[in-house]
Parts: sequence; structure tokens; C-alpha cells
Amino acid sequence: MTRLDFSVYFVVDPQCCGSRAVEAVVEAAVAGGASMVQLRDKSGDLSEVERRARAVMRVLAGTGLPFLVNDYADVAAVVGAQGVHLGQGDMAPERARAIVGDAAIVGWTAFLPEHFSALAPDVVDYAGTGPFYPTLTKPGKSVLGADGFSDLVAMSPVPVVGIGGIVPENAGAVIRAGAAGVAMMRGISEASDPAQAARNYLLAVEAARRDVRLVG
Ligand code: TZP
Ligand code: MG
Repeated sequence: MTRLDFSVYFVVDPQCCGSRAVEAVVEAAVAGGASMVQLRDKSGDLSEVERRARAVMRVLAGTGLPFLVNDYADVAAVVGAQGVHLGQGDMAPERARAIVGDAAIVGWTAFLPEHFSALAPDVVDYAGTGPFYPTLTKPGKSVLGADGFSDLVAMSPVPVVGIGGIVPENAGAVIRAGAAGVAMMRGISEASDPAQAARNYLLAVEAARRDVRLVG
């Protein structure tokens, strides 16, 4: 697998795009500097997920950016996506790996110490961990904050991407807590200018990485 760039990992959910088309939001995010894209479609309609996945693939064609499908390894395999992202309630990463193949990316949501103890680094390529900050997108979930997050990073055998309530203004703290990159939903899809928002995330991530290098 090529080295992944987790800097600005845009998770697009049709339900968080308002009246905007998923494709248009992805196109803008990529123009601004998103480094990876995931389709998170909780509609439950598999043919719709597949249709949207193909639409996002068309937008990403030629960019070289990895595209992952949330929840559905079979859809990822059928559309030729680069990978799949699974939650704790989804199929086991081993099963997904068998479906998408060795070259694909398998991401796993992990937010408790026991998730990291169980994480098999030969199967899972990265962990998505959060909520880092409170977020309306996942209300009621306990928030990790910088200390909780960095404790989990210390346990992780794979890169950890922060998610949850991350906006350009607070993204630097996520990188300083040990994240390989930041993932976001509404921060891009609901921004007045999604391309500018993606650019602002990238600037914040790059600036924080410079800080980490200076301190470390
Ligand atoms: N997992 C933890 S928080 C979250 C997910 C999917 C939602 C992130 O959405 P937002 O809008 O970037 O806070
Ligand atoms: Mg899931």
C-alpha cells in the first residue's frame, strides 16, 4: 500500500450536505486540498450507496486521492474504491480485508483502550478516533479531548486520525495530540465555501506539524 496522507480526511455524508450535491462538495473539498475522501451514507439503501460511491469515484478520477466507503466492504470492492472504513458494530476487519483485498485500505473506528488492544495492524491500516471535541454529528458520545486522545495514540500500532467537532481553528491541537491527520464532516460540507474550508484545514495541519517538529 502506498503511504497514505491523512492530513485532511473529508467524510462526506449526504445528510450533512444540505441542498448541495455530494459530488459538488467533494469536488470543492479536493480543490481546497482534501487528501482522502470517505463516503458515509447511512441511508441503508445499498443501491443508493453504490450509486453515490460511483459518483464520488468519478469526481476523484485522476486525482490519485484514496476513496473509502464507510460500512460496506462489498460496495467498496464492487465500485473499485481504495478501501473501507468500519465501525465497532460493523463486520470484523478480517472479514472486510478478505473482501477488499490486501492492497486496499481498511480503517477502523476505535475510541476505547480495548479497541486498540484488539487492533491487528496487519489487517487495519489506521484508526479513526473521536469525538475529539463535542459534535452535533454524534451527539451524546463521550468526548476524548486532547489528553484522552493522546493516551489512545500512545497505545496504537497504526496511525490515528482525529474526528469529531474539528474545525480549522481547533485542528492544530489534534495534530499536537498525536494525530496523523484530521477528519471532518460538517466543517467542510456545511461551510459557506467548502474549498476554502479544506484549504484552511490543510494550513492548520501543516502549521501544527511544524510546531510539533520544533518542539519534538
Ligand atoms: N465519529 C466520531 S465523531 C464523528 C464520527 C463519524 C462525527 C464527525 O463529524 P463532524 O461534523 O466533523 O463533527
Ligand atoms: Mg459503521
